[in-house]
Amino acid sequence: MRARVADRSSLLACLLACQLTGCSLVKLSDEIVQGHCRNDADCAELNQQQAQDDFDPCQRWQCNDDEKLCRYGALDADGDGQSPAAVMNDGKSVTCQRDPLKQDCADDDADIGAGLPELCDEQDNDCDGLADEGALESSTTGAVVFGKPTRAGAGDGEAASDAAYARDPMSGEIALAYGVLQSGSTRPGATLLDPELSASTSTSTLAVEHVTPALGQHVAVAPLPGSRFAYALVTTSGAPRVVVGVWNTNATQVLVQPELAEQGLACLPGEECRDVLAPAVAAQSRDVLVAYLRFDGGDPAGVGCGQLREEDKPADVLANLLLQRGTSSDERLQEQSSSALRLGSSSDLTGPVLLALPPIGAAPQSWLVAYADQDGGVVIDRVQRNGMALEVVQPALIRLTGGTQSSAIALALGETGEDELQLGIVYQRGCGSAARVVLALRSLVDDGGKLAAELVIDGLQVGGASNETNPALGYSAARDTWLVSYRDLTGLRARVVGADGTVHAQQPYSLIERVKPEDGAEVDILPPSMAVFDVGSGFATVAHVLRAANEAPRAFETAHLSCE
Ligand SMILES: [Ca+2]
Ligand SMILES: [Ca+2]
Ligand SMILES: [Ca+2]
Repeated sequence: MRARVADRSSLLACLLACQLTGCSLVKLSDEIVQGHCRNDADCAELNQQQAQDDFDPCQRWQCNDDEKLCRYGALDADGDGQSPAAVMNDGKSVTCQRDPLKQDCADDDADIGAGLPELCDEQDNDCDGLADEGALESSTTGAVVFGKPTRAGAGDGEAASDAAYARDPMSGEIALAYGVLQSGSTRPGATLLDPELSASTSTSTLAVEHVTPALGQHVAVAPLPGSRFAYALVTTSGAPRVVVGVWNTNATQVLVQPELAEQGLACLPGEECRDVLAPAVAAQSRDVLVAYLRFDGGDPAGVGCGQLREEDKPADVLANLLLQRGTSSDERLQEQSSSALRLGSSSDLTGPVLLALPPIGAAPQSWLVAYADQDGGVVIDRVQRNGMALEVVQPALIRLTGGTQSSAIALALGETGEDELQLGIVYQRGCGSAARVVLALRSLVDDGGKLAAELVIDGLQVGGASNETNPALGYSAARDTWLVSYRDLTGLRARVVGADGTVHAQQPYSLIERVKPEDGAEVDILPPSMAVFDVGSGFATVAHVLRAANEAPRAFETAHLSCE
């Protein structure tokens, strides 16, 4: 035994000398020529010996893959040429690499090390704290809704007017609701897209009633329990009104109470509904909330971005509370009050947006209603049911001011803690070429039964180009990141932002190019018609796309951003 230790000791001395002189090595056993190695395990004996002699926790005998020789040098278990920042030795942390640009944040993975190329693998390859920044792969899938190409103006074809999207939390299926332009009339339509948004699907036109074509932004959809969706639309045949029904996806139809179809939702007491537009719908339990605008300043289609603020003719933001009732064969939504609740004035006609909030700590379930106020800022009220009525429990829970017109707001929920929930708010700030897409993040926490909205980040410009409009927002739990998709003059773009507001990568991703590289054909993405969903290890943005000039809008396309 002693002889063997002495043997090893001399070997070690020889090997140390070999490191310096590059001499040849001697045979240690029948299997392994000492110094020759297949992997680091073959150098273990040298490390054991080293530990008895002159031990440095930051140095190691390691197998050099190219030479197949044990080499003594800086700790680098994965052989990528970099050492960890520190190692533990006898319960103490010992610094091995002080230069952060050379620290290996995962010394057991050769694909991870400071400055290594970022790969699309859900890992942080370059050790900057962000996974896959700039490395996600973009691909597009056609999710075409209409079968036959038609030409606008021909008058006998079908096309989609507006669009709304919602995901069924149980099945994962994504509902796409739209208006159908057909022979000069508009009819509501809907279809279900598969959860991964990867395949084309069939269409079904819903039998509610005919409505004449008018504005965009006329449909809204939200999941209800049990393969059902709440469906809201504005009909302008006769007096404009908001009609709400239950879409049973097994029956592919919307059930509306006749009186509700005829009269629409009640507006303010003693007042006509006048021009209602831009409905939003959200549901939780059996409660369904519908918010919309009432505008009497003339033709809303002729009102440009920012004009309402300048001309001081704001629209009313109204909300009605309904209850889902009945059996599966006779489902209906019943109004809970004979009038709407007026939440405020909007300087923007892209409409209010709703978000159903689960209970947070002692704060009961509620909704957030967001809209652009008279000053052009974003206001988010918190409302909840109080008996049969709707009540604003926290007016202006969040207020974002930018000194210019805000519009096209989208809300989404992010990371959920026990008593905490992250809220993402994305919107268009400014108009025309000055329009920028801006992201704000808040942490919603229980504050004695109410909610406090703690600042995470404000006013983050996600794009950096110009003419950025119509943002959509989604959150990936797997990646703990947000995706903001938006339109600009080049097409559909997207930006990944961490939960702490860190922007990933220098440049936005391009999801759909406005000019198709293969044939030079121009496409356009129609507002307001985009949504972002988390799918698999990434995101999918679905958008209503006009494929070519002179063609009726009839295609919904999906762009994926992931590693698959
Ligand atoms: Ca390493
Ligand atoms: Ca990284
Ligand atoms: Ca990576």
